[in-house]
Amino acid sequence: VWKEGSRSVNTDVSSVTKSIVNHVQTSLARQAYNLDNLGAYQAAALSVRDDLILNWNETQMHYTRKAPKRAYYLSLEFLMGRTFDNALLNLGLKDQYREGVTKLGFNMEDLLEQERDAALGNGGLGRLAACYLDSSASQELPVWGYGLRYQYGIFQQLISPEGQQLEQPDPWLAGGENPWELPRLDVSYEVRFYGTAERLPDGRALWQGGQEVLAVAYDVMVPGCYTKNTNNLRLWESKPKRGFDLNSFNAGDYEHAVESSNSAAAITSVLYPNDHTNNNESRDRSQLSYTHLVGKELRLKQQYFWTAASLADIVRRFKNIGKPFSEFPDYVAIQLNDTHPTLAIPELMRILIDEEEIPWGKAWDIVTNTVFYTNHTVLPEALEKWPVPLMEHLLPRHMQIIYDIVLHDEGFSCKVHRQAVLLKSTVLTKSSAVEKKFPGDRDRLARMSLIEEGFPKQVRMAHLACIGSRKVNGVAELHSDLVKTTILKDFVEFEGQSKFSNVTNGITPRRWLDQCNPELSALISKTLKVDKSVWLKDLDRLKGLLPYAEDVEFRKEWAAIKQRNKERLAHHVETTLGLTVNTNAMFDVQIKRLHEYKRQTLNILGVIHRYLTLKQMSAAERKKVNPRVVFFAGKAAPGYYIAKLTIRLIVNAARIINADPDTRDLLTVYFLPDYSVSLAEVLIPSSDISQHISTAGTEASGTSNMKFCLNGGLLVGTVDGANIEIAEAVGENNVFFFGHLTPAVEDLRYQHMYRPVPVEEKCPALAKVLDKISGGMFGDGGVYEPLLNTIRQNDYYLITEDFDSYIGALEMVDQAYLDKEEWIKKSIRTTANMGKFSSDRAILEYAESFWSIEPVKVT
Ligand code: 26Q
Repeated sequence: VWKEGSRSVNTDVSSVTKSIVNHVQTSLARQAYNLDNLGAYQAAALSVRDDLILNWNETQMHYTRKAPKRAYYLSLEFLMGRTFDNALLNLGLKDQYREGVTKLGFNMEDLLEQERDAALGNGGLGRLAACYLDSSASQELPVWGYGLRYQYGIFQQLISPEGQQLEQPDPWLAGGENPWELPRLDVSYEVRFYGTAERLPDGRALWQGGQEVLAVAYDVMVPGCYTKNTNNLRLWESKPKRGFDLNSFNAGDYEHAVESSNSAAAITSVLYPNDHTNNNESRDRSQLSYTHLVGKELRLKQQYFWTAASLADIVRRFKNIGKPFSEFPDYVAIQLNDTHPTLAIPELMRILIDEEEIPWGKAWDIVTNTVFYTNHTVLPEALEKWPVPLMEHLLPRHMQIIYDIVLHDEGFSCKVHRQAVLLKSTVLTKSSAVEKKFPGDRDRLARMSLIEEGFPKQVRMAHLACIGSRKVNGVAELHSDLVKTTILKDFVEFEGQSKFSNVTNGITPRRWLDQCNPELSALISKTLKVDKSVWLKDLDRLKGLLPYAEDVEFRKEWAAIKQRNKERLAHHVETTLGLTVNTNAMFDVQIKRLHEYKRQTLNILGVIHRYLTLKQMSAAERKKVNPRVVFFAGKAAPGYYIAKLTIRLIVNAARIINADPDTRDLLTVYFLPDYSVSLAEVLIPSSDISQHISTAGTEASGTSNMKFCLNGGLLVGTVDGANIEIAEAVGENNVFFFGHLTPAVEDLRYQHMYRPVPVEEKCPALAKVLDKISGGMFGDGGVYEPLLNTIRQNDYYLITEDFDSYIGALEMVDQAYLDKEEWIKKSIRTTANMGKFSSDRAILEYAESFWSIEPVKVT
């Protein structure tokens, strides 16, 4: 049981109530007797915040004193969700607060519901960053996160009566003060954009003029679980350097004065809602908001603003230790969460060369021993590229440095260098190391270049991230192999295997089991006869549940908890949407960003197939069918027309199917609007099965697959991403796999392109479903034609190829569900074998094999 270090301000119930009442009267300046839930939540949050601040302060002082090597996790997204419950659980104060607020006449669950999600992320990548912060603090590792403090997080999703997704802003900070952050108005840096970069004879450059913007720090406290260690997430807010441009103001040009101040504030105003592509504006047929984001310049500004402020902060902290820059990599590791912070590489070069006057070669050594790059996708359309003219305009000095990286090599004198840069030659042609290793292989040189030829030329950020990093990793075994054999193949052949590796993603069991499924957590502690403070930080201990799969009583308890979690979800749907859910049905869940590669379309087509099959059955046959409820949730990028059309099909199919008296006891479908971390916390513990059905080779890892399985839901999926490792861990007999394998995908796509076979021939069952949709079964069929045509024409994501085996897998699910006891055993064995997928394991792999950092315990 966690004892040491548990000293905090509010450890017993009476000091909790005292502290809450005190905050009501002082911080909120309100009376305790007519307080609403919101006020009570705010006061309780401020009370927990007091504890967090003490721990946070002590931790930061301790790290400063000890000066260990630190790691910095640079991510444009941190999808934190709510903090209150998580903080209480990590501090071990949940019971005291529950009792305390009850004494004050409130209900804990109601108070928890008052908090708005911090939704500063799109999906998997942002949530992964949040899980890694939790694990870093829990493992007592000196890790800081760096991100942006967006005024608006991921948009709120509304669904119109026609089934159209509508986007609303998410002003998550509008409710007044955010108790979980500490404004650090004293910590600020100036960040420059535009201007001119003039090369000096000594190899340095003078970057002057342009626009200067202020970055101001806000620190978010990240408590570890059952430890005093409380790490920091530093988020930057942009501000005009002076209130407004005084020169313009004095000259009477008020408009210009205000405009430049507005453009500074705009940098951190909103999270970009695209995941996987920046380039779908041309497909943007929606008339709605977010049109102001179509320009790419603001996104690039966000990236530079954030990397520049973070690096200035990191360098300042390093300088305080008083060591020479040659030792920088012994004190600093910087992890790039995808290519979004790749500018950290030329920016660190700029600081070292122009400001610290370190020669090119030494500076490059420092950078390439400090920076690490995680890739999260191999989808070609998702690889980040920036037009050279835009880079030259916005970041002239960085563009010079990128050219210099291209050109820099043993064979080049400074003079050749400058000349080449003046001529703006881009592709390496002469005497480069690549040329030496592969003489005459011009195709290879072009493929590997940092600059892609074209109109305009573009900087390939993945190539820059790769050559500027110490290590490159993918996020699941299959994905890491694909990185090495596809997008970075040439670099593996050039630099060798050892730079490239894998760290399979993980999830924090604190939020994704203890917090979201407290009853299951309690049953596990009782059964293992160990306190949760032990197994939550040593998740392999779940293996101890295996023998209990054979225990009838245990299975009963296990199943009863799943049932209550279904009822909790049903209650949520009832109160938020006014819909009744059949809790005697199998719960089948697919929740994730809407994307063609994730194939929500396959799922809804499967649902419609099931509906048509049920309609054809006799009443007697129907009696044998197991009832099923299918849940969907997820957001589509505002400009992603096909993804929005998929939502529309799901919503309208649901409307027709749910209203059919012949089938509605056996099949219902729900699209739950406005998917969020908090909604996931209700959905995940309730699932019997969840779907992770991407075309093989397209989903880098997936992390919700891990969350469902940890909560005893079984997985239906393709042989893709982390599904593969989950199956290895829990046993293939406990998952439902279907579909073509990765090596087949390329050939099949080729066939679709050059020897297309009509859907009617390839897959009659699917053709029938498509015909029903076209025929208007779910409203005007014409509306769906663009979506259906993606399948009838190229079928890039191979829905026709996988449909039959998908339906087959769902039939296996029905079969397996008939044997209830055996099903519960599968569920127990699944949870018991999920230890590997703790983000503690993942973060320790980063700490040990990449960063070389060690725990620094705050005592
Ligand atoms: C890039 C350029 C311009 C605008 C936006 C973007 C952008 C933003 C977000 C590109 C990608 C993302 C997010 C990607 C993401 O969430 N990837 C997921 O990462 C998870 C964690 O590793 C994996 O589990 C998922 O498989 C992967 O899809």
